[in-house]
Amino acid sequence: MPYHRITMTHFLLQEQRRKGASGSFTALMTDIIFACKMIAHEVNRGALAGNHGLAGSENVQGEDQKKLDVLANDIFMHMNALGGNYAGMASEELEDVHAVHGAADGKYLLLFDPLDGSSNIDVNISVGSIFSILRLPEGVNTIEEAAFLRKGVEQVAAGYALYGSSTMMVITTGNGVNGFTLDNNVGMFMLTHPDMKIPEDTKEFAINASRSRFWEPPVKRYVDECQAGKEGPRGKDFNMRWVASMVAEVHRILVRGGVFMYPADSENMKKGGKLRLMYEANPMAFIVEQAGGLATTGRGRIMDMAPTHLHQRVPVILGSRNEVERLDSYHAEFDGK
Ligand code: P6P
Repeated sequence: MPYHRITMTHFLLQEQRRKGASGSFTALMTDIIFACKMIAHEVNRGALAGNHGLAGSENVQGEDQKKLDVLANDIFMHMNALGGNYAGMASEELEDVHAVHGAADGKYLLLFDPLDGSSNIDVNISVGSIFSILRLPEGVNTIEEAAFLRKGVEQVAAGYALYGSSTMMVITTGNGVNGFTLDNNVGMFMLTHPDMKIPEDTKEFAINASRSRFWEPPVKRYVDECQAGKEGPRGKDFNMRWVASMVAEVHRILVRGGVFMYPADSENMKKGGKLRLMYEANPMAFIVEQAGGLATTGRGRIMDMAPTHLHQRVPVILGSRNEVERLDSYHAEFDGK
């Protein structure tokens, strides 16, 4: 390991000194980092530790929970309660928000999807954890859902862990995006991807094409044009990817560009789409925008959305700026705007 690399903790300390912050970012992130290391260990152990398969329970979304969904949620809840920084937490796996007792000085709220893409666990495809950090609103003394319902623009930090061929964490505190790789020899996340930027153009799109019969016309138009290749209106060939793990898709886009779409369609429109606003779309939108990309519903900026309930769903189009702008323009044209 080149010894000029710096650890994630040192990086955060540097960030704090540079911003003259109160020192909370390092404290806030320390427990999240530890939780992600523990989850990485359990994911990597997989079948050896009996971690594959179903837990025999359902989450608030009515989805069958995998054993690792439950384990990752328990790890996130336990580790992040210990530090006393969070007054409350909210998880994809839990119906209600959780007040952290004894966190007298907890000035922050933590929202997370402890294991996103868990349908991939048993087939050994990358999964991840996604988290979003909000300030506890002034004057709020009781931890109820309303305290969490803040716009994405109010996030103080966001990030994800990707349990892939290597374990990585990617974070933003509103000052760009930086990526860290877990060095298992020393058990530390090391800065390996400083100042990540999403290329403005791409030749790669990601969408679950099995849903094409449900798509709205602007989405169908965009995908058809990509598939028409260089003979078509785009004048270039495109490639398609679909991992069914948002963390893996977003990470690929951060590294080499691309556009990710999980639009609302005729089948999921009543639910508002598939992906959840508070702990999937908002944190990923914060990261993507901080890396120079865009994140919209096709009809507005994701981070400007005023949440109405904790587990609400939202259409998601994010990635390379010029592609998201094109999709937004197709939606505006379709809507007659
Ligand atoms: P589908 C995983 O369940 C997830 O929330 C995202 O990580 C992923 O992008 C999407 O849903 C996959 O959805 O419909 O392809 O299974």
